[in-house]
Amino acid sequence: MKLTKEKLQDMYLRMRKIREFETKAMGLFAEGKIPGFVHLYLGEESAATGVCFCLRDDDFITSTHRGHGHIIAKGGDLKFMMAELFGKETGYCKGKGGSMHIADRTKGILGANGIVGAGHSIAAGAGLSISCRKTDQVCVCFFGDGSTNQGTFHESMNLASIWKLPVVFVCENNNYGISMSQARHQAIKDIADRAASYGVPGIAVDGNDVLAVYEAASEAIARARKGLGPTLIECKTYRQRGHFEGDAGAYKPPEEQKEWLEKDPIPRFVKFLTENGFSAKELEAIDASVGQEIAAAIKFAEDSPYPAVEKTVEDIYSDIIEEVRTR
Ligand SMILES: Cc1ncc(C[n+]2csc(CCOP(=O)(O)OP(=O)(O)O)c2C)c(N)n1
Ligand SMILES: [Mg+2]
Repeated sequence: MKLTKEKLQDMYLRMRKIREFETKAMGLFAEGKIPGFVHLYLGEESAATGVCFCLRDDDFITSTHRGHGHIIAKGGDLKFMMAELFGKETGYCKGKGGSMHIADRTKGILGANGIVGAGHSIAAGAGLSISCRKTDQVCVCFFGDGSTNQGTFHESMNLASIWKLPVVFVCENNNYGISMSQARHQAIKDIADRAASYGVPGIAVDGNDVLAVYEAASEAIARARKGLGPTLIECKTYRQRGHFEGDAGAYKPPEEQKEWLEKDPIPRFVKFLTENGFSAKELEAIDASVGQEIAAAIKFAEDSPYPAVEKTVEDIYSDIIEEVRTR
């Protein structure tokens, strides 16, 4: 599938933004500036980018505890994200949610989620809503290998299949659920095989190759838009950090880490771009613009105030409950 130079440039920009945001978040966490848990997406940038590249603003995504990459790839605002990580009032959740609760309805981002497996059911719900409203929107559900052992995965796949819901299930198989390797948590190798139980297409792709992910996602998303139902895409990838910042990841064998570092999605894509008409200077200019954008986001977060103590109990009901309560 041939992409124009502008498209390739945009793809690289999104991957770089994720890499830089996460690298800076790692340092800021170590400095003690980010409270709570932070699960970084370093090493998995091509999965979110390749998939979200096929989506429109009015399409939906559901995300996970490791959600920064999905949110950035879908167009989330870096300033509001960084402020939320810092726990500041200007953040996406007014500083009260943190890394695992970022959502942006204007961009169809239905939310990161600290509950493993919750996104599957939310995505099926979004798919049902699209189907009832008869639009050609799509919902992409991002989730990890570990979550495919949750009942919600199977229930949602079944429902999406039987009702032909426009949901694309994207499993980011990074080989671990916390410290538990895939070989220890399930008896299969390809999670894509599970699609067969629900009569839907299942495809395993090299998740560290953004173009391979893009190709698989374009097909699955086009299929969902046409009303032909869900697809399960398994992106084989690897998280370069521990499960969360603070976890040294001692359970990951050194040879395995080395092997996957050699498959780092960013240098691989840089190699492709330089072999396909991009100069080092062009790529450096993109890197510099990303650096500036992230620096501005950090400054915005640092300069913003913490929420006032008396605001602690505001915004804790959903709009609907609040509406019913005040009726
Ligand atoms: C319902 C539920 N069970 C357990 C946990 C604890 N937990 C947090 S992340 C995680 C592992 C998730 O692994 P995976 O789905 O592969 O995602 P990854 O962290 O690899 O991206 C677990 C068990 C949780 N947050 N929610
Ligand atoms: Mg995992």
